[in-house]
Amino acid sequence: MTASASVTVPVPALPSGVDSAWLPPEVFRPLGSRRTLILGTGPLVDTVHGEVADACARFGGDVVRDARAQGAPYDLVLELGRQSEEEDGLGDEGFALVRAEGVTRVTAAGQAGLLYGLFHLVRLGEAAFEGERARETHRPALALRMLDHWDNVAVHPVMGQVERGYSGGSLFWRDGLARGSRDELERVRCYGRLLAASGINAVTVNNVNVHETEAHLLTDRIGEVAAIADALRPYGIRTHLSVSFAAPVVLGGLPTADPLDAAVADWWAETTGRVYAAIPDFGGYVVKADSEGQPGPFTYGRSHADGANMLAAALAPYGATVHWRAFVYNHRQDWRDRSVDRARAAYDHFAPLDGQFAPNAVLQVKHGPMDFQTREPVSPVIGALPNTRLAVEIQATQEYTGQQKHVCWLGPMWSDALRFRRGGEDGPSVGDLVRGGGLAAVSSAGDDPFWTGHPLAQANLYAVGRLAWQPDADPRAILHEWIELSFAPEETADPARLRSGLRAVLDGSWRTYEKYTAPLGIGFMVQPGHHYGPSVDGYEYSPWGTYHFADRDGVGVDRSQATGTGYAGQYAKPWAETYESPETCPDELLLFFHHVPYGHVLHSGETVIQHIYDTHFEGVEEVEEARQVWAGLADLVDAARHTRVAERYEEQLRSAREWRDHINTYFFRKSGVPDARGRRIY
Ligand code: GCV
Repeated sequence: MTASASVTVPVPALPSGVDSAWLPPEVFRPLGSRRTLILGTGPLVDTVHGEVADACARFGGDVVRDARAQGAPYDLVLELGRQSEEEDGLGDEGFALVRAEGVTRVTAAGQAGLLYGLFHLVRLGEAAFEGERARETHRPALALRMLDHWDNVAVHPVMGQVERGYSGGSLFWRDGLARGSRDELERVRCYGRLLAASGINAVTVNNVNVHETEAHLLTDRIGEVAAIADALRPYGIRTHLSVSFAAPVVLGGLPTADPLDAAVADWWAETTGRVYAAIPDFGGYVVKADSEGQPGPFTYGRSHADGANMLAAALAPYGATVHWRAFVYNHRQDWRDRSVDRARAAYDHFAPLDGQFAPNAVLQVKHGPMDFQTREPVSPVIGALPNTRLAVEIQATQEYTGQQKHVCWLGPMWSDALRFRRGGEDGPSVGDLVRGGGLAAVSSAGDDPFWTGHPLAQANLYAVGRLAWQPDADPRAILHEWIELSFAPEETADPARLRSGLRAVLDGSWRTYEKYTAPLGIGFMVQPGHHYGPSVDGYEYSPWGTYHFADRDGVGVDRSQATGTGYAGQYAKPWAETYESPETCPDELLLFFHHVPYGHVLHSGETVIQHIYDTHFEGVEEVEEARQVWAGLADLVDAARHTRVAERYEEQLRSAREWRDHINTYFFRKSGVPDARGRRIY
């Protein structure tokens, strides 16, 4: 390998025993066995150079980084610099790709674009170097593509190091301190590399529930955040921080955090200035306010627009944004009070504020109105605030979808949400509506050797970046990419069997999970607190607003306008009408929108009660089959990965049976209706 004298950012070394996820060395073979010319300068070009040089060192290729060498015969040219007027539209992160006369050429106007172009070539593999390829351009649909870590600095007595984390400890924090050893920071760099290869460009490094220790990251502990930012920066990832709305009181010693108080605004402006002195490319703040006990503007009789705008003003001089979460509801409601409906809360709070938010305030809305359930309608907030920048929030960490013990490929669920068109066929999709604010996902990664606890859960993490890049992408294509990148099937003895086996266990796994858990969109029915495993009435008489109202005659929440909470009316036509009646409501959301008798006949032709029984038996059978398929891949998957997944299947099967028996028994006892197929119910 020949390298020029330019700076090279070395590829981070995977700490020993850590899984390579979707970047095993083999996937760089096509790139690493060629002659490459890199043109351009800058820190991310140095990263690109490091990647190509590393691949060449492994696979015998050759990389040159010198404009004088331009005439030589190269297989690949990676060039920073605008090639045509047309490329103006590609922004900093877009790139163009063409192949002619035996040369593959990637050009980008911005350094990040060159990096994304490089990872695009990795995805293409050999195909990037075959035949001719007409010029194509790529750019991300969403400018902000963020992973939110619900990581605590100090281990929280109830929530642990990572709230809703199922992948070991935090990648960033350990026992009250930022991880600072060389190996630990190298792992953070590896994480940044994986994320960049999936399209992510922003990371929030701490939990939205900002406890006392974590509040200090904003001020006296900003140096620790800066060290993480340094590790992520070479892969084009900007660092964001969750902050406490009460920071002026807690950290600044002020008597108030009132957003309209001049001293409070000054405190935020000065504090933000110090943040930028430490991290010049700092991304901005994320705020959970007046939600589940977090402080917020309601304490001072102010609106959420007042609160968000004050922080937006502090960030504006730096061109940064505040991401203000719309997850605001009454978590202390009286379960007897049928006039309160948690699903309505975000719309009721925020729709009236449309047009009042500053241009650099982004309202971050969970994709469903409740809380990342296996099945929810799309939040009616998205589309209801045409004059507000919106981001959509999804949950890669599988809090309610099997906690990374169960296989649950969420690409199809997220894709359905992103493609949902609130105003019907002709209206914009969710993906269109969040162009101004982006996509944020709660991260599922931790210091587990497989990053995500369950090795197959890596597919969800990968899909976050790819869907944020292109919200209308086909999730099947994303899964295909992930399989090719992570398992390099062509390098195994039986690529076709490996591919079809992986697809068999992943493709339908979300629907399988849905089958054996809470039925027909009703949600929850989980064990309170940790949210793993079934407890049908676990939240039924609680203050959390998550009820199913099952009695001897029927089940479900009446959210119609005619007789229920009126939630269906928060949608525009046609959905307000579709959801209003049990006759038109899609089966999978029936119990979310309606309370119906057990004998109600679904569009599928089955009664509700028989559907519950059938799906719960089927779901368990599907897990049994998937476990067998996985067992049959032992010769094609590396032993550590195979063993980890096999172990998790044992637990998934145990848990699926438990779900089946709880749910079927509960509804059999409530309804007294026997299973038409005479299967065993307890
Ligand atoms: C970080 C749910 C989770 C909480 C989480 C909250 C949120 O309620 O159970 O752990 O808190 O959502 O999104 O803020």
